[in-house]
Amino acid sequence: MNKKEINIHGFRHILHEHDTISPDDMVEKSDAFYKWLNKRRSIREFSDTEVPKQVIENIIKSASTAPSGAHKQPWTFCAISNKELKRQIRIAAEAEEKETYENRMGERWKNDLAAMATDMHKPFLETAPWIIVACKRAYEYEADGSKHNNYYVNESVGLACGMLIAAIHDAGLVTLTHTPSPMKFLIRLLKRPDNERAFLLLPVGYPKEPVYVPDLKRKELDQVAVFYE
Ligand code: IYR
Repeated sequence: MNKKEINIHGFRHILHEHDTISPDDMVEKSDAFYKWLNKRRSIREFSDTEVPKQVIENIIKSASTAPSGAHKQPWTFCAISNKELKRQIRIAAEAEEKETYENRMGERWKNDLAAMATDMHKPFLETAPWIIVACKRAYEYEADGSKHNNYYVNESVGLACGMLIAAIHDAGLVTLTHTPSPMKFLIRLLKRPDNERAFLLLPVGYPKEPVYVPDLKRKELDQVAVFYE
């Protein structure tokens, strides 16, 4: 019988109970997962219908299962439903976006964005019942006050955000990966410590009904994958 635990370099390792699926079931299951994930769309218009806090807690717990460099879990998810704080975030984000759309974006960028019907106005920051600000923790403070950098911070937080987006989709809710830039105002408004930087801002809620999305096509498999057999 397999041992329930072993010791490696003085660290306890526990037996992992892996769920093995037959190849046939795997083909069916992975195809169903793809079809379900392929239904996800970024949504820019939200309903103000409330979403229970417990759902947001579960979504964040799912995101926080992501792998991370040396298991440092270098993320903090700030979940905001406070109306006044959402208003302040909208005002500050729109001020940055005005500057971005008017002065920071080149013609090519603006042309690329035309299909997305996005502009400097971000009403969803107030309409959506929740805003999640994913923050990355560049370093940690030790008990003695010294600083230690985290590892692969962008990769780790990017992975966690991908899982967050999948969890939002699974809950029957929608989101948008909004990237006001620069995002320093978020750390100030949320009173986050100086080792944190805002990474992504995601409104979460139900879509406005009816809602329309651009008729975009996803790349075909042979455009995104190369097999070496
Ligand atoms: N950060 C801006 C602009 C923007 C940029 C890209 I690239 C997009 O795909 C969408 C928007 C904004 O959030 O409006």
